Amino acid sequence: MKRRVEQRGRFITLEGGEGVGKTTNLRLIGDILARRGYDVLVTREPGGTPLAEEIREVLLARRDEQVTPLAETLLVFAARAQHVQTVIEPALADGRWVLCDRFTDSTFAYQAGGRGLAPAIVEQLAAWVHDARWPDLTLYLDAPAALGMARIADRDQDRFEGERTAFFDRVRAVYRERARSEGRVVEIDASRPLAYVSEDVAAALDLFLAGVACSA
Ligand code: Z5A
Repeated sequence: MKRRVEQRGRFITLEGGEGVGKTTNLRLIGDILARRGYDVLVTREPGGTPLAEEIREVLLARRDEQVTPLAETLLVFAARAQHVQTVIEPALADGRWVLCDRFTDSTFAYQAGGRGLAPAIVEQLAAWVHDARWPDLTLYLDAPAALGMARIADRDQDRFEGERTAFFDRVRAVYRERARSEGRVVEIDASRPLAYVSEDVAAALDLFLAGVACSA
């Protein structure tokens, strides 16, 4: 049985472009927290519930029809509404720590930055769908798009991965801007070998845990 270290659960997200190492480092964080006795739930967006996983498939499928930025954004938030209300909030209320691969920072980066949707629309939808629920800590893994794409070159490309370099440059610019302006976001240089990146991820987590311990 898991030891409950602290009553209130925490919400931690990993963000960044394709192939930067989000999934890999999320596993590392999960292991560290589990070793320290926290009850951890690992999940992802889009996805995390059966319905949201179906929406993910719709979003990622390559298709001839042009998907409008607004339609894409509404699909992302439909999946998020289901995920937040049926998985994330109940887990946090139960004192669990939720580790999520991507969240609304991705929507600012991809739909507002990449697709050119007005950021105000993302803000409105975020307020509507998850209100004041924002991650307690976000680790943003930063690397040039070409590097991340090279790391996942052996996988089939989804609809996003088929985009041009300029799209990913805009995505990265928004992420970097948010890393500067949002206090909860820690930027980590993910262009280095995995051991260095994971060391920084673990250090950022340590710092966060120290803050949690002080506030307890
Ligand atoms: N999307 C959106 O548009 N709007 C939204 O609001 C949300 C999402 C939430 C699917 O996300 C798509 O959804 C995404 C944006 C859109 N667009 N795309 N594509 P996803 O998270 O499932 O897709 P992804 O970013 O492509 O995930 P990924 O390919 O699995 O990347 P990753 O998780 O960051 O990387 P990884 O799997 O941990 O690592 C990839 C490989 O690199 C693996 O072999 C590792 O061993 C290796 N690796 C990792 N780090 C290193 C280092 N430092 N050096 C060397 N090799 C490494």
